[in-house]
Amino acid sequence: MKRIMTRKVIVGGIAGLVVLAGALLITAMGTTETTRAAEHHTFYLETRSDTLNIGDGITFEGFTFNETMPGPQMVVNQGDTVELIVENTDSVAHGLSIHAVDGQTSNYLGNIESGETARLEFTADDPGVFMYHCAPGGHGIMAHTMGGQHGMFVVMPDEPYQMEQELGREPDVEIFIVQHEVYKDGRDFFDGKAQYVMFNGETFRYVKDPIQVRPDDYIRFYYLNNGPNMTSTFHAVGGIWDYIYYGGVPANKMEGTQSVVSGPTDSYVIEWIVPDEGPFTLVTHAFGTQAIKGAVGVIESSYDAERDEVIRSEGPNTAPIDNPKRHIAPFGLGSSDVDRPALFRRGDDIVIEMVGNSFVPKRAHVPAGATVTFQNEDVFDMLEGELTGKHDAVVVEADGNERFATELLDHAERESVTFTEPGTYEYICSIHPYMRGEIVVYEGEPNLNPSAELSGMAPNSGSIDQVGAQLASFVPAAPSLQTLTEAPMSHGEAVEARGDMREMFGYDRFGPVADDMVFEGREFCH
Ligand SMILES: [Cu+2]
Repeated sequence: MKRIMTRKVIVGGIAGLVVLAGALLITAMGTTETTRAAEHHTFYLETRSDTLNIGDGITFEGFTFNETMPGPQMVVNQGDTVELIVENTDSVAHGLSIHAVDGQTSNYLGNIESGETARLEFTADDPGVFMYHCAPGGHGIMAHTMGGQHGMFVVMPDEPYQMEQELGREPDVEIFIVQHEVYKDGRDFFDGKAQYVMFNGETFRYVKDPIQVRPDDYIRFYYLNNGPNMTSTFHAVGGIWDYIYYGGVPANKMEGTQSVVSGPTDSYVIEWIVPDEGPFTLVTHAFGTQAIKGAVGVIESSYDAERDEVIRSEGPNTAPIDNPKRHIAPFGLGSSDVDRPALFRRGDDIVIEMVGNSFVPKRAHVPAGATVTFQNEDVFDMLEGELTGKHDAVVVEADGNERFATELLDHAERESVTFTEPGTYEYICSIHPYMRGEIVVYEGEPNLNPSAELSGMAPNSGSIDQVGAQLASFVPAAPSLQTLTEAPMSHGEAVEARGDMREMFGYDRFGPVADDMVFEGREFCH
């Protein structure tokens, strides 16, 4: 359906300095007034690296918009004007693709370099429930979306949805739900093996905190599957959806189905009258690959329920807990119970893949004298910088005497490094410095099974520092850790040619962010 309206995508482009003060965000909810005057909305999005809680004492290290995954929920009315200001305070390029615009938004919001701000203004002509996600360009679009940068943008239609017309009133409860997946590394991302699947940023979020409604309430869901990989079938146990609108477009109406099928970025508006008391369990009916991994919620229906009128889709935005029992870091080193050390013995064929902006296996224990082959499985090797899937492997911290830096590898290229000096070697990709791996070179027989030792760590002791200390503790004759800058480099020329990435980006780029880094405008989006 194409509305015949004057379409206006007003130019944006890079605006180095944006005056933040005085900006307004008006979060407009649905309205039945079709004569409503168009409003103007300004939304600020800050692209960041963050660590988030994703439920059950587990943290996730990745990229965000405004410190949450999903990012801020934005709601406007059809015909409103929207100004999006995207500030990149991170050290790598980001960007924004917003599906609510029938125009090439990447001309304005794609590939925003570190420290830059970009802007887009458009008229929200097309109603519906839309995805937005990071879009630095090329390979980086996929990697950053998997890394947590996605959210929901809703354009409420001029023409009220059917149930609203029939009842002559707005919904009692509006529930905005983003289903999305979390991956522990790029190999699982490629293969579609999600570690967790969730609604609105936390596993079983609405099982722990059920959504309160009353029998006969008029509920409207805004349901969006941000994937990035899986096809969901959203269903309420005990319910049949009354009216369903594919994409949230009023003209795309269906009736009376048990579920809605949503591939990545597919969405629906669903209208439903709560038929009874009792819990109604919200699930994606892909039980084994999705629901059982966290994509379950509960609608608690009772006559005296105290209900919130709106359930929002942003992630919880709580301060990351200090001692998570598990740490998921798709690009970096997660806790060793998920990024489990791979033990190689003399004679093994040792291959470390570069895939989905991660090294797999991220932790490898190899005998002294072993040859390790780095092999780039990322296919999108065009473009450069954050936009490319080219990778190298460059040692950045070591307690042994080996130094290495591979050439920059295109897809399906490989390079081997022989390790003769025992020790622990941390390495990164100099193009994507948040990619991190670790190789432990042992002499003789390994003196313990690292897998058993490390994954057997006590609950709540899984911080990265502690894991690192554990690893270091069984490396034979480990001297104190020494950074590469303090040691002679045997393969350093390649690194130097690309600039000193270690200095530019540092090790702890994903660590907690200081208060003064908090973006002034972000509360406008909450
Ligand atoms: Cu990004």
